Amino acid sequence: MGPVTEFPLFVVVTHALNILFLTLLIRSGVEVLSSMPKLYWSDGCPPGREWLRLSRNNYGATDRRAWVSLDEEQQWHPVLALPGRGNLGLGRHWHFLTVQFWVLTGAVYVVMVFATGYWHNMVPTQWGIFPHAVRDIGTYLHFQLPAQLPGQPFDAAQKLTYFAVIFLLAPLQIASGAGMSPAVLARFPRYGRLFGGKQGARSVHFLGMCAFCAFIVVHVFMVVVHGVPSEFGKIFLGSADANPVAATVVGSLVLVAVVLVHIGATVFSRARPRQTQRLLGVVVHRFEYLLSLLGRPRQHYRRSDISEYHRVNGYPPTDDNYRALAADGFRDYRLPVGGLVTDPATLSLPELAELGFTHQITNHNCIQGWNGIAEWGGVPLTALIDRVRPAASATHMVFYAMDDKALTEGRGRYGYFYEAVPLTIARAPQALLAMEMNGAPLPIEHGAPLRLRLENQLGYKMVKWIEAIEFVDDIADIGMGQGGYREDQLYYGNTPGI
Ligand SMILES: Nc1nc2c(c(=O)[nH]1)N[C@H]1C(S)=C(S)[C@@H](COP(=O)(O)O)O[C@H]1N2
Ligand SMILES: [Mo]
Repeated sequence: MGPVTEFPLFVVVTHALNILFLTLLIRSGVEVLSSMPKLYWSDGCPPGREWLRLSRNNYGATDRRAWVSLDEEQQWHPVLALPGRGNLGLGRHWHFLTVQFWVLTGAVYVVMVFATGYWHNMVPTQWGIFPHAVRDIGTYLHFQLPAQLPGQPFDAAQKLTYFAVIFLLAPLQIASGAGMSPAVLARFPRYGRLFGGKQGARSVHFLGMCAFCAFIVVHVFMVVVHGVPSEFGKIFLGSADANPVAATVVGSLVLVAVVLVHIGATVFSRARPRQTQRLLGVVVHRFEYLLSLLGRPRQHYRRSDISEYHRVNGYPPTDDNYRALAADGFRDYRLPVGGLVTDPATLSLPELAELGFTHQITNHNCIQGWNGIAEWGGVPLTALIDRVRPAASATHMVFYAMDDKALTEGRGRYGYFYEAVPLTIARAPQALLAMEMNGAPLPIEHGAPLRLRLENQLGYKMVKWIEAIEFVDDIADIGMGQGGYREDQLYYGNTPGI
């Protein structure tokens, strides 16, 4: 039997799509990484114990100047990162848009591979392929091309590599990606342990991306070595016997199209961030909301799991009112709860506590990538909701905070922090108004006197220094209408389940 030189149409199409999706995933993933380019193997992320740090800035647990995790964000170049220069919110939008199409493409590919019998070319069935592949690599290193396996389109080294990339590396990326989702971790805390916790999953996900990059470099190099016209003929036209000029032209056009999509995505995202957030949000929001609904929290960590170190994000309020409140232990603090409710109330901390007081040891996931496990004590949100009895028309709870970002964060941002939470998520288990952290009154930097805990969401939804709560039927006219301060100012999604 002569060498096989034909590729079926489904391979041609899924391969071309994969070039686009994988490169988009890598660039948007790099953007996400840039928001905290430090990798750890253990939950809690104690400063200084990262195994990899891709930035010069190196805050310590005992730094004399206060710092928050937003200060750790890096600005990476748009060629490297999509969309580049500290655009975590939109980087995530691209990542979670693309991943859905990438997984779909992969699913179609796998179904077709097994339905058509093509799997014989991809799945090794004999141990002998390992020494064979090693010999093939030796042949390559002597600048010669090894023979294809009889009746198959690949040599042994290629077959093993493609198998590993498609059937091991890709699933590992999906599994480790899910291992970082607050909704997945909330619903299946033990799943996270497969990777050694959130930080293990994050590190594995990063190393998986490195493996993909290494594969792409070698793969492209090999295409050049084997000869571009014949390789392009196979993979873009389905046959090595295709006209070499046509093959080169078609292949190049596909690659140019991929580059143009990247440039378009980058330029559009940078020029029209709000529109990008809205457009991609149509798909991404549904995905994140669904994850949030499915990820019903049931976390019960042990005391011994509590992180020795817990990062802070967001500088506390600086105004005199807050200082005066803090000065006498928040005795004069009152929480107004109103809007579309039957029984509006203004409650002191002891009155709140009377609604019921519970403790939970849970995992906090910041959008930037760090996490920390702590014990929170406070009032279940459902108890407060039942106390004020929302009108049937109420859809969201808006949590207003006391920190004015113009004073505490700068960088051209302004306005008081707030976040809107759909009632469906506010009613989820373990949603809590916390007054205590690790057995002590809530520290100022962690949100004293009252902060929100939504254990299947990312950290930015968990408003600290709560000033008031309002029930509303529409979030369009609150802030800039995106569902929260971070959504408004940094283009984050508004129900972050991943
Ligand atoms: N009022 C207010 N709440 C806030 C923030 C903020 O800046 N202001 N930052 C959020 C973010 S991004 C995170 S990750 C968590 C951090 O909680 P921690 O500081 O207790 O770790 O608080 C959230 N709540
Ligand atoms: Mo965060």
